[in-house]
Amino acid sequence: MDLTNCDREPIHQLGRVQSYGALLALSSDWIVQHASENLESILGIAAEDAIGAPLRGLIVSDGYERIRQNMRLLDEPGGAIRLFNVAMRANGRAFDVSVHGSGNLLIVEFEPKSGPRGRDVMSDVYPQISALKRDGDLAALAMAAARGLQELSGFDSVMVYQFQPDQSGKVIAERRKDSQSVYDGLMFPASDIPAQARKLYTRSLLRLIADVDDPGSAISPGTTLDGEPLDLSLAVTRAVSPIHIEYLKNMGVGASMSVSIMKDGELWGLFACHNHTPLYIDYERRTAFEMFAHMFSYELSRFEDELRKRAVEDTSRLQTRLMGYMADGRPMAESLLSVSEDIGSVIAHDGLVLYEDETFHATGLAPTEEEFRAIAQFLDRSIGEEVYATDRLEKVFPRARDFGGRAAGILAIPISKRPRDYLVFVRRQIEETVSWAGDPRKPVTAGPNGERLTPRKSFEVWRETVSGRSIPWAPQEMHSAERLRMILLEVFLKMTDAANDERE
Ligand code: BLA
Repeated sequence: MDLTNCDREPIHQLGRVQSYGALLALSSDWIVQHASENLESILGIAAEDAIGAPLRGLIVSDGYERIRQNMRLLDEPGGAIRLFNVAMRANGRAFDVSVHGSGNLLIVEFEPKSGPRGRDVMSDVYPQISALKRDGDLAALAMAAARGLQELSGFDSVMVYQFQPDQSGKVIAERRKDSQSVYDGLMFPASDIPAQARKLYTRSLLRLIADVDDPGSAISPGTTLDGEPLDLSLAVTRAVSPIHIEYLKNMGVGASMSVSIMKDGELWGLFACHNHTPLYIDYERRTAFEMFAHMFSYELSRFEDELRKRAVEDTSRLQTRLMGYMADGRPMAESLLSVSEDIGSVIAHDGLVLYEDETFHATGLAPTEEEFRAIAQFLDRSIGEEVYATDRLEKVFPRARDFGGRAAGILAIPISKRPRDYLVFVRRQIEETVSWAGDPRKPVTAGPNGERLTPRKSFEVWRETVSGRSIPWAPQEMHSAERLRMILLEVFLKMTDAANDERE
Protein backbone atom coordinates (compact mmCIF):
# COMPACT_ATOMS: atom_id res chain seq x y z
CA MET A 1 0.00 0.00 0.00
CA ASP A 2 1.17 3.50 -0.66
CA LEU A 3 -0.19 7.03 -0.64
CA THR A 4 -2.01 6.67 -3.95
CA ASN A 5 -4.05 3.87 -2.35
CA CYS A 6 -4.87 6.36 0.33
CA ASP A 7 -6.41 8.65 -2.29
CA ARG A 8 -8.57 5.74 -3.43
CA GLU A 9 -10.16 4.75 -0.14
CA PRO A 10 -13.91 5.10 -0.84
CA ILE A 11 -14.63 7.24 2.21
CA HIS A 12 -18.19 7.97 1.05
CA GLN A 13 -19.10 4.27 0.96
CA LEU A 14 -18.08 2.96 4.35
CA GLY A 15 -21.64 1.86 5.20
CA ARG A 16 -21.68 3.12 8.78
CA VAL A 17 -22.95 6.04 10.80
CA GLN A 18 -21.56 7.48 14.00
CA SER A 19 -23.54 6.61 17.13
CA TYR A 20 -24.83 10.14 17.64
CA GLY A 21 -27.39 9.74 14.84
CA ALA A 22 -29.52 7.18 13.04
CA LEU A 23 -30.04 6.93 9.30
CA LEU A 24 -32.86 5.73 7.06
CA ALA A 25 -32.70 5.47 3.27
CA LEU A 26 -36.05 5.56 1.46
CA SER A 27 -36.99 4.61 -2.07
CA SER A 28 -38.98 7.11 -4.16
CA ASP A 29 -42.26 5.75 -2.73
CA TRP A 30 -40.98 6.65 0.75
CA ILE A 31 -40.61 3.04 1.86
CA VAL A 32 -37.64 2.40 4.12
CA GLN A 33 -34.99 0.36 2.26
CA HIS A 34 -32.01 0.73 4.60
CA ALA A 35 -31.67 1.52 8.29
CA SER A 36 -28.74 1.94 10.64
CA GLU A 37 -28.65 -0.70 13.35
CA ASN A 38 -28.79 1.91 16.11
CA LEU A 39 -32.28 3.00 14.99
CA GLU A 40 -33.81 1.44 18.06
CA SER A 41 -31.64 3.34 20.52
CA ILE A 42 -32.16 6.66 18.72
CA LEU A 43 -35.72 6.54 17.41
CA GLY A 44 -37.15 3.61 19.38
CA ILE A 45 -37.88 1.42 16.33
CA ALA A 46 -35.92 -1.73 15.57
CA ALA A 47 -34.10 -1.50 12.24
CA GLU A 48 -35.60 -4.77 11.02
CA ASP A 49 -39.12 -3.49 11.77
CA ALA A 50 -38.47 -0.25 9.91
CA ILE A 51 -37.17 -1.86 6.72
CA GLY A 52 -40.09 -2.32 4.31
CA ALA A 53 -42.36 0.09 6.20
CA PRO A 54 -43.52 3.48 4.88
CA LEU A 55 -41.92 6.45 6.64
CA ARG A 56 -45.39 7.83 7.39
CA GLY A 57 -46.11 4.91 9.67
CA LEU A 58 -42.91 5.35 11.67
CA ILE A 59 -42.88 8.99 12.68
CA VAL A 60 -45.52 11.38 14.01
CA SER A 61 -47.49 13.27 11.38
CA ASP A 62 -46.07 16.65 12.41
CA GLY A 63 -42.50 15.52 11.72
CA TYR A 64 -43.60 13.80 8.53
CA GLU A 65 -45.36 16.92 7.23
CA ARG A 66 -42.36 19.13 8.04
CA ILE A 67 -40.23 16.95 5.76
CA ARG A 68 -42.82 16.85 2.97
CA GLN A 69 -43.37 20.60 3.01
CA ASN A 70 -39.68 21.27 2.47
CA MET A 71 -39.05 18.82 -0.34
CA ARG A 72 -38.52 21.60 -2.90
CA LEU A 73 -35.21 22.35 -1.15
CA LEU A 74 -33.89 19.13 -2.67
CA ASP A 75 -34.38 20.41 -6.24
CA GLU A 76 -31.10 22.32 -5.91
CA PRO A 77 -27.97 20.27 -6.56
CA GLY A 78 -26.55 19.35 -3.17
CA GLY A 79 -29.72 20.63 -1.51
CA ALA A 80 -30.74 19.38 1.91
CA ILE A 81 -33.57 19.87 4.37
CA ARG A 82 -32.47 20.81 7.86
CA LEU A 83 -35.10 20.71 10.58
CA PHE A 84 -34.34 21.54 14.18
CA ASN A 85 -36.15 20.61 17.34
CA VAL A 86 -38.95 18.59 15.80
CA ALA A 87 -40.97 15.74 17.28
CA MET A 88 -40.54 12.46 15.42
CA ARG A 89 -42.08 10.04 17.90
CA ALA A 90 -44.89 10.49 20.43
CA ASN A 91 -42.44 10.27 23.33
CA GLY A 92 -41.84 13.98 23.84
CA ARG A 93 -38.27 13.89 22.52
CA ALA A 94 -37.09 16.43 20.02
CA PHE A 95 -34.74 15.76 17.11
CA ASP A 96 -32.63 17.60 14.60
CA VAL A 97 -33.24 16.09 11.18
CA SER A 98 -31.35 16.19 7.90
CA VAL A 99 -32.79 15.01 4.58
CA HIS A 100 -31.00 14.77 1.25
CA GLY A 101 -31.04 12.80 -1.99
CA SER A 102 -28.41 10.19 -2.80
CA GLY A 103 -28.89 8.52 -6.19
CA ASN A 104 -32.46 7.21 -6.22
CA LEU A 105 -32.65 7.19 -2.46
CA LEU A 106 -33.80 9.76 0.03
CA ILE A 107 -31.60 9.78 3.10
CA VAL A 108 -33.13 10.89 6.41
CA GLU A 109 -30.93 11.29 9.48
CA PHE A 110 -32.07 11.83 13.05
CA GLU A 111 -30.09 13.22 15.97
CA PRO A 112 -31.79 13.42 19.36
CA LYS A 113 -31.65 16.96 20.67
CA SER A 114 -29.22 17.19 23.56
CA GLY A 115 -27.17 19.80 25.30
CA PRO A 116 -28.31 22.71 27.40
CA ARG A 117 -31.93 23.62 26.78
CA GLY A 118 -32.96 27.18 26.12
CA ARG A 119 -29.57 28.19 24.72
CA ASP A 120 -30.33 30.07 21.57
CA VAL A 121 -27.67 29.42 18.94
CA MET A 122 -28.16 32.65 17.05
CA SER A 123 -27.64 34.87 20.07
CA ASP A 124 -24.25 33.16 20.54
CA VAL A 125 -23.20 33.16 16.91
CA TYR A 126 -24.27 36.58 15.74
CA PRO A 127 -21.83 38.59 17.90
CA GLN A 128 -18.96 36.34 16.77
CA ILE A 129 -19.88 36.95 13.13
CA SER A 130 -19.90 40.71 13.75
CA ALA A 131 -16.47 40.46 15.38
CA LEU A 132 -15.05 39.16 12.08
CA LYS A 133 -15.79 42.41 10.32
CA ARG A 134 -12.93 44.39 11.79
CA ASP A 135 -10.25 45.51 9.43
CA GLY A 136 -6.84 43.96 9.64
CA ASP A 137 -4.59 41.62 7.78
CA LEU A 138 -5.22 37.98 6.98
CA ALA A 139 -3.46 36.79 10.14
CA ALA A 140 -5.67 39.01 12.32
CA LEU A 141 -8.81 37.91 10.51
CA ALA A 142 -7.88 34.23 10.85
CA MET A 143 -7.08 34.68 14.53
CA ALA A 144 -10.40 36.43 15.19
CA ALA A 145 -12.18 33.56 13.48
CA ALA A 146 -10.28 30.88 15.40
CA ARG A 147 -11.07 32.67 18.66
CA GLY A 148 -14.73 33.04 17.71
CA LEU A 149 -15.20 29.42 16.75
CA GLN A 150 -13.31 28.19 19.80
CA GLU A 151 -15.59 30.16 22.12
CA LEU A 152 -18.73 29.07 20.26
CA SER A 153 -17.87 25.40 20.01
CA GLY A 154 -16.04 24.78 23.28
CA PHE A 155 -13.39 22.66 21.49
CA ASP A 156 -10.00 22.64 23.27
CA SER A 157 -8.37 24.03 20.16
CA VAL A 158 -9.39 25.61 16.88
CA MET A 159 -6.95 26.13 14.01
CA VAL A 160 -7.25 27.85 10.68
CA TYR A 161 -5.61 25.56 8.15
CA GLN A 162 -4.82 27.07 4.75
CA PHE A 163 -4.13 24.89 1.69
CA GLN A 164 -0.98 25.77 -0.28
CA PRO A 165 -0.71 25.47 -4.07
CA ASP A 166 0.77 21.94 -3.75
CA GLN A 167 -2.12 20.91 -1.42
CA SER A 168 0.05 20.76 1.64
CA GLY A 169 -1.36 22.99 4.36
CA LYS A 170 -0.26 25.49 6.93
CA VAL A 171 -1.76 26.40 10.28
CA ILE A 172 -2.10 30.20 10.07
CA ALA A 173 -3.98 30.71 13.34
CA GLU A 174 -4.39 28.62 16.46
CA ARG A 175 -6.54 29.34 19.45
CA ARG A 176 -6.38 26.99 22.39
CA LYS A 177 -8.09 26.90 25.76
CA ASP A 178 -4.69 26.49 27.42
CA SER A 179 -3.31 29.48 25.45
CA GLN A 180 -0.34 27.42 24.25
CA SER A 181 0.90 27.33 20.71
CA VAL A 182 1.31 23.77 19.47
CA TYR A 183 0.81 23.71 15.70
CA ASP A 184 0.78 27.40 14.81
CA GLY A 185 2.92 28.08 11.71
CA LEU A 186 3.52 24.39 11.02
CA MET A 187 3.09 22.74 7.62
CA PHE A 188 1.30 19.43 7.07
CA PRO A 189 1.85 17.24 3.98
CA ALA A 190 -0.88 17.01 1.33
CA SER A 191 -1.45 13.32 2.09
CA ASP A 192 -2.83 14.15 5.56
CA ILE A 193 -6.06 15.11 3.81
CA PRO A 194 -6.12 12.92 0.68
CA ALA A 195 -7.52 14.11 -2.64
CA GLN A 196 -10.94 12.41 -2.42
CA ALA A 197 -11.47 13.89 1.06
CA ARG A 198 -10.59 17.39 -0.15
CA LYS A 199 -13.01 16.93 -3.02
CA LEU A 200 -15.77 15.69 -0.73
CA TYR A 201 -15.25 18.63 1.62
CA THR A 202 -16.17 21.09 -1.16
CA ARG A 203 -19.66 19.48 -1.23
CA SER A 204 -20.11 18.59 2.41
CA LEU A 205 -18.90 21.51 4.46
CA LEU A 206 -18.77 20.20 8.01
CA ARG A 207 -17.89 16.92 9.66
CA LEU A 208 -17.96 16.02 13.28
CA ILE A 209 -16.09 13.03 14.64
CA ALA A 210 -17.64 13.09 18.09
CA ASP A 211 -15.66 10.21 19.59
CA VAL A 212 -12.65 8.50 18.02
CA ASP A 213 -13.47 5.33 20.01
CA ASP A 214 -17.04 5.12 18.75
CA PRO A 215 -17.46 1.82 16.87
CA GLY A 216 -20.42 3.38 15.01
CA SER A 217 -23.35 1.49 13.64
CA ALA A 218 -23.66 -0.42 10.37
CA ILE A 219 -26.37 0.36 7.86
CA SER A 220 -28.26 -2.68 6.63
CA PRO A 221 -28.56 -3.94 4.06
CA GLY A 222 -25.11 -2.67 3.08
CA THR A 223 -25.72 -2.52 -0.66
CA THR A 224 -28.52 -1.07 -2.78
CA LEU A 225 -30.60 -2.99 -5.31
CA ASP A 226 -27.92 -2.19 -7.92
CA GLY A 227 -25.40 -3.98 -5.73
CA GLU A 228 -23.61 -0.70 -4.91
CA PRO A 229 -22.75 0.45 -1.40
CA LEU A 230 -24.82 3.44 -0.26
CA ASP A 231 -23.31 6.78 -1.23
CA LEU A 232 -23.03 8.65 2.08
CA SER A 233 -21.13 11.67 0.70
CA LEU A 234 -23.59 14.18 2.12
CA ALA A 235 -24.70 12.22 5.17
CA VAL A 236 -24.08 14.27 8.31
CA THR A 237 -23.76 11.18 10.52
CA ARG A 238 -21.31 9.43 8.12
CA ALA A 239 -18.68 7.38 9.94
CA VAL A 240 -15.21 8.41 8.82
CA SER A 241 -12.16 6.60 7.49
CA PRO A 242 -10.45 4.27 10.01
CA ILE A 243 -7.09 5.53 8.71
CA HIS A 244 -8.04 9.04 9.71
CA ILE A 245 -9.24 7.81 13.11
CA GLU A 246 -5.80 6.32 13.63
CA TYR A 247 -4.24 9.67 12.68
CA LEU A 248 -6.37 11.47 15.26
CA LYS A 249 -5.43 8.94 17.94
CA ASN A 250 -1.75 9.35 17.05
CA MET A 251 -2.26 13.07 17.57
CA GLY A 252 -3.90 12.50 20.96
CA VAL A 253 -7.28 13.78 19.80
CA GLY A 254 -10.59 12.45 21.22
CA ALA A 255 -13.00 14.43 19.00
CA SER A 256 -12.47 16.38 15.81
CA MET A 257 -14.62 18.75 13.82
CA SER A 258 -13.64 20.46 10.61
CA VAL A 259 -15.49 23.11 8.66
CA SER A 260 -14.63 23.86 5.04
CA ILE A 261 -13.53 27.36 4.10
CA MET A 262 -14.46 27.94 0.47
CA LYS A 263 -13.22 30.72 -1.76
CA ASP A 264 -14.22 31.22 -5.39
CA GLY A 265 -15.75 27.75 -5.46
CA GLU A 266 -12.57 26.05 -4.21
CA LEU A 267 -11.51 24.64 -0.90
CA TRP A 268 -9.27 27.40 0.49
CA GLY A 269 -8.82 25.83 3.90
CA LEU A 270 -10.47 24.34 6.95
CA PHE A 271 -11.25 25.22 10.50
CA ALA A 272 -9.72 22.23 12.30
CA CYS A 273 -11.09 21.75 15.81
CA HIS A 274 -9.76 19.26 18.34
CA ASN A 275 -10.91 18.11 21.73
CA HIS A 276 -8.99 15.88 24.07
CA THR A 277 -12.13 14.01 25.11
CA PRO A 278 -15.25 13.07 23.11
CA LEU A 279 -17.45 16.04 22.25
CA TYR A 280 -20.83 16.12 20.54
CA ILE A 281 -22.23 19.32 19.03
CA ASP A 282 -25.85 19.17 17.90
CA TYR A 283 -26.80 19.64 14.25
CA GLU A 284 -28.42 23.02 14.84
CA ARG A 285 -25.19 24.43 16.29
CA ARG A 286 -23.13 22.73 13.58
CA THR A 287 -25.31 24.48 11.02
CA ALA A 288 -24.61 27.79 12.75
CA PHE A 289 -20.86 27.02 12.52
CA GLU A 290 -21.24 26.45 8.80
CA MET A 291 -22.79 29.91 8.54
CA PHE A 292 -19.90 31.29 10.55
CA ALA A 293 -17.48 29.72 8.03
CA HIS A 294 -19.48 31.23 5.15
CA MET A 295 -19.12 34.65 6.74
CA PHE A 296 -15.40 34.09 7.18
CA SER A 297 -15.11 33.20 3.47
CA TYR A 298 -16.97 36.36 2.63
CA GLU A 299 -14.62 38.48 4.75
CA LEU A 300 -11.67 36.73 3.12
CA SER A 301 -12.88 37.73 -0.35
CA ARG A 302 -13.58 41.25 0.83
CA PHE A 303 -10.07 41.45 2.22
CA GLU A 304 -8.55 40.32 -1.09
CA ASP A 305 -10.76 42.73 -3.05
CA GLU A 306 -9.40 45.49 -0.85
CA LEU A 307 -5.77 44.53 -1.61
CA ARG A 308 -6.59 44.39 -5.30
CA LYS A 309 -8.27 47.79 -5.19
CA ARG A 310 -5.20 49.28 -3.54
CA ALA A 311 -2.98 47.67 -6.20
CA VAL A 312 -5.14 49.19 -8.95
CA GLU A 313 -4.80 52.66 -7.39
CA ASP A 314 -1.02 52.30 -7.05
CA THR A 315 -0.74 51.14 -10.64
CA SER A 316 -2.78 54.11 -11.89
CA ARG A 317 -0.47 56.49 -10.07
CA LEU A 318 2.47 54.75 -11.66
CA GLN A 319 0.88 55.07 -15.08
CA THR A 320 0.50 58.84 -14.65
CA ARG A 321 4.17 59.22 -13.72
CA LEU A 322 5.34 57.01 -16.54
CA MET A 323 3.27 58.89 -19.09
CA GLY A 324 4.74 62.14 -17.77
CA TYR A 325 8.28 60.94 -18.46
CA MET A 326 7.44 59.66 -21.89
CA ALA A 327 5.69 62.90 -22.78
CA ASP A 328 9.00 64.64 -22.05
CA GLY A 329 10.41 62.57 -24.87
CA ARG A 330 12.59 60.34 -22.68
CA PRO A 331 13.35 56.87 -23.94
CA MET A 332 11.46 53.91 -22.59
CA ALA A 333 14.39 52.41 -20.73
CA GLU A 334 15.30 55.61 -18.96
CA SER A 335 11.69 56.32 -18.02
CA LEU A 336 11.06 52.86 -16.69
CA LEU A 337 14.24 52.53 -14.74
CA SER A 338 13.84 55.96 -13.23
CA VAL A 339 10.44 55.05 -11.80
CA SER A 340 11.77 51.73 -10.54
CA GLU A 341 11.18 52.78 -6.95
CA ASP A 342 7.54 53.57 -7.65
CA ILE A 343 7.24 50.29 -9.46
CA GLY A 344 8.74 48.68 -6.37
CA SER A 345 5.87 49.85 -4.21
CA VAL A 346 3.50 48.07 -6.58
CA ILE A 347 5.59 44.96 -7.26
CA ALA A 348 8.37 44.46 -4.73
CA HIS A 349 11.65 43.35 -6.32
CA ASP A 350 15.42 43.26 -5.83
CA GLY A 351 16.28 44.08 -9.41
CA LEU A 352 14.64 45.16 -12.63
CA VAL A 353 15.68 44.37 -16.19
CA LEU A 354 14.38 45.93 -19.35
CA TYR A 355 15.24 43.96 -22.44
CA GLU A 356 14.34 45.96 -25.50
CA ASP A 357 15.55 45.38 -29.05
CA GLU A 358 18.03 42.91 -27.56
CA THR A 359 19.52 45.70 -25.47
CA PHE A 360 19.95 45.00 -21.77
CA HIS A 361 19.23 47.66 -19.12
CA ALA A 362 19.22 46.79 -15.42
CA THR A 363 18.92 48.32 -11.98
CA GLY A 364 19.30 46.85 -8.52
CA LEU A 365 20.44 43.32 -7.86
CA ALA A 366 19.97 41.76 -11.28
CA PRO A 367 21.51 38.89 -13.23
CA THR A 368 24.43 39.76 -15.50
CA GLU A 369 23.77 40.56 -19.15
CA GLU A 370 25.01 37.15 -20.23
CA GLU A 371 22.84 35.39 -17.65
CA PHE A 372 19.88 37.46 -18.66
CA ARG A 373 20.24 36.66 -22.35
CA ALA A 374 19.88 33.00 -21.40
CA ILE A 375 16.77 33.83 -19.36
CA ALA A 376 15.34 35.78 -22.31
CA GLN A 377 15.85 32.77 -24.55
CA PHE A 378 14.08 30.61 -22.00
CA LEU A 379 11.20 33.11 -21.94
CA ASP A 380 11.00 33.22 -25.75
CA ARG A 381 10.62 29.46 -25.75
CA SER A 382 8.25 29.10 -22.85
CA ILE A 383 5.84 31.96 -22.44
CA GLY A 384 3.21 33.60 -24.59
CA GLU A 385 1.87 37.12 -24.35
CA GLU A 386 0.81 36.75 -20.75
CA VAL A 387 2.63 37.72 -17.59
CA TYR A 388 4.75 34.86 -16.30
CA ALA A 389 6.03 34.41 -12.75
CA THR A 390 7.92 31.79 -10.79
CA ASP A 391 9.42 31.85 -7.33
CA ARG A 392 11.77 29.03 -8.33
CA LEU A 393 13.27 29.69 -11.74
CA GLU A 394 15.78 26.83 -11.42
CA LYS A 395 12.97 24.32 -11.37
CA VAL A 396 11.86 25.21 -14.90
CA PHE A 397 15.22 26.54 -16.10
CA PRO A 398 18.00 24.55 -14.38
CA ARG A 399 20.80 26.85 -15.61
CA ALA A 400 19.52 29.47 -13.15
CA ARG A 401 21.20 27.39 -10.44
CA ASP A 402 24.52 28.88 -11.59
CA PHE A 403 23.34 32.48 -11.22
CA GLY A 404 24.39 32.76 -7.59
CA GLY A 405 20.84 33.29 -6.37
CA ARG A 406 20.57 36.59 -8.28
CA ALA A 407 17.41 35.51 -10.07
CA ALA A 408 15.80 32.85 -7.90
CA GLY A 409 12.40 34.25 -8.80
CA ILE A 410 11.31 36.24 -11.84
CA LEU A 411 8.16 37.97 -12.96
CA ALA A 412 8.29 38.65 -16.70
CA ILE A 413 6.04 41.05 -18.57
CA PRO A 414 6.18 40.67 -22.35
CA ILE A 415 5.93 44.30 -23.45
CA SER A 416 5.70 44.34 -27.20
CA LYS A 417 3.80 42.51 -29.86
CA ARG A 418 7.19 41.68 -31.30
CA PRO A 419 8.81 38.83 -29.41
CA ARG A 420 11.88 39.34 -27.26
CA ASP A 421 11.02 42.56 -25.41
CA TYR A 422 10.49 42.07 -21.72
CA LEU A 423 10.31 43.92 -18.46
CA VAL A 424 11.51 41.45 -15.85
CA PHE A 425 11.33 41.78 -12.08
CA VAL A 426 13.85 39.68 -10.21
CA ARG A 427 13.94 38.47 -6.65
CA ARG A 428 17.00 37.03 -5.00
CA GLN A 429 17.20 33.71 -3.26
CA ILE A 430 16.01 33.43 0.30
CA GLU A 431 17.12 30.66 2.59
CA GLU A 432 13.84 29.57 4.05
CA THR A 433 13.22 27.19 6.88
CA VAL A 434 9.92 25.39 6.63
CA SER A 435 8.68 23.73 9.81
CA TRP A 436 6.60 20.61 9.38
CA ALA A 437 4.49 18.77 11.93
CA GLY A 438 6.50 15.55 11.59
CA ASP A 439 8.69 14.41 8.72
CA PRO A 440 6.64 15.02 5.54
CA ARG A 441 8.66 12.41 3.64
CA LYS A 442 7.26 9.74 5.95
CA PRO A 443 3.55 10.45 6.23
CA VAL A 444 2.91 6.73 6.70
CA THR A 445 4.67 3.91 8.46
CA ALA A 446 4.04 0.19 8.39
CA GLY A 447 1.52 -0.52 11.11
CA PRO A 448 1.31 -3.27 13.69
CA ASN A 449 -0.35 -5.45 11.06
CA GLY A 450 2.53 -5.30 8.61
CA GLU A 451 1.48 -3.69 5.34
CA ARG A 452 -1.49 -1.97 6.96
CA LEU A 453 -1.00 1.76 6.51
CA THR A 454 -0.55 3.83 9.64
CA PRO A 455 -0.35 7.63 9.55
CA ARG A 456 2.85 8.93 11.12
CA LYS A 457 2.99 8.86 14.89
CA SER A 458 5.18 11.84 15.52
CA PHE A 459 4.08 15.39 14.96
CA GLU A 460 7.31 16.72 16.43
CA VAL A 461 8.56 19.79 14.57
CA TRP A 462 10.74 18.77 11.64
CA ARG A 463 12.68 21.54 9.93
CA GLU A 464 13.54 21.66 6.28
CA THR A 465 15.75 24.25 4.63
CA VAL A 466 14.51 25.27 1.24
CA SER A 467 16.91 26.95 -1.16
CA GLY A 468 16.66 28.14 -4.75
CA ARG A 469 13.48 30.01 -4.00
CA SER A 470 12.49 33.65 -3.79
CA ILE A 471 9.62 35.23 -1.90
CA PRO A 472 6.53 34.21 -3.91
CA TRP A 473 4.72 36.70 -6.14
CA ALA A 474 1.40 37.68 -4.56
CA PRO A 475 -1.90 37.53 -6.48
CA GLN A 476 -2.29 41.30 -6.35
CA GLU A 477 1.26 41.70 -7.71
CA MET A 478 0.32 39.46 -10.63
CA HIS A 479 -2.74 41.59 -11.11
CA SER A 480 -0.67 44.80 -11.12
CA ALA A 481 1.80 43.21 -13.54
CA GLU A 482 -1.05 42.46 -15.91
CA ARG A 483 -2.16 46.11 -15.75
CA LEU A 484 1.39 47.26 -16.26
CA ARG A 485 1.58 45.07 -19.36
CA MET A 486 -1.46 46.83 -20.84
CA ILE A 487 0.01 50.24 -20.01
CA LEU A 488 3.33 49.38 -21.63
CA LEU A 489 1.69 47.97 -24.75
CA GLU A 490 -0.19 51.23 -25.08
CA VAL A 491 3.00 53.23 -24.62
CA PHE A 492 4.70 51.12 -27.27
CA LEU A 493 1.87 51.70 -29.72
CA LYS A 494 2.03 55.46 -29.11
CA MET A 495 5.79 55.48 -29.64
CA THR A 496 5.48 53.52 -32.86
CA ASP A 497 2.77 55.91 -34.07
CA ALA A 498 4.90 58.92 -33.16
CA ALA A 499 7.89 57.44 -35.01
CA ASN A 500 5.73 56.81 -38.07
CA ASP A 501 4.33 60.36 -37.91
CA GLU A 502 7.86 61.74 -37.86
CA ARG A 503 8.83 59.68 -40.87
CA GLU A 504 5.82 60.85 -42.89
C1 BLA B 1 -9.37 13.56 6.85
N1 BLA B 1 -7.42 14.80 7.73
C2 BLA B 1 -8.75 14.65 7.51
C3 BLA B 1 -9.46 15.76 8.05
C4 BLA B 1 -8.53 16.60 8.61
C5 BLA B 1 -7.26 15.99 8.44
C6 BLA B 1 -8.86 17.92 9.26
C7 BLA B 1 -10.96 15.99 8.01
C8 BLA B 1 -11.66 15.20 9.08
C9 BLA B 1 -11.67 15.87 10.43
O1 BLA B 1 -12.39 16.84 10.59
O2 BLA B 1 -10.94 15.41 11.33
C10 BLA B 1 -5.97 16.45 8.82
N2 BLA B 1 -6.34 17.65 10.92
C11 BLA B 1 -5.67 17.41 9.78
C12 BLA B 1 -4.58 18.30 9.69
C13 BLA B 1 -4.62 19.09 10.78
C14 BLA B 1 -5.75 18.68 11.56
C15 BLA B 1 -3.57 18.37 8.61
O3 BLA B 1 -6.10 19.18 12.62
C16 BLA B 1 -3.67 20.14 11.11
C17 BLA B 1 -3.89 21.07 11.98
N3 BLA B 1 -4.38 10.88 6.73
C18 BLA B 1 -3.02 10.68 6.79
C19 BLA B 1 -2.67 9.66 5.87
C20 BLA B 1 -3.84 9.25 5.29
C21 BLA B 1 -4.91 10.03 5.83
C22 BLA B 1 -1.26 9.20 5.64
O4 BLA B 1 -2.24 11.29 7.50
C23 BLA B 1 -4.06 8.22 4.30
C24 BLA B 1 -3.20 7.21 4.08
C25 BLA B 1 -6.26 9.90 5.44
N4 BLA B 1 -7.47 11.96 6.34
C26 BLA B 1 -7.38 10.76 5.72
C27 BLA B 1 -8.69 10.40 5.26
C28 BLA B 1 -9.56 11.42 5.63
C29 BLA B 1 -8.77 12.39 6.33
C30 BLA B 1 -9.02 9.17 4.46
C31 BLA B 1 -11.04 11.50 5.36
C32 BLA B 1 -11.84 11.19 6.59
C33 BLA B 1 -13.31 11.17 6.23
O5 BLA B 1 -13.91 12.24 6.02
O6 BLA B 1 -13.85 10.05 6.15
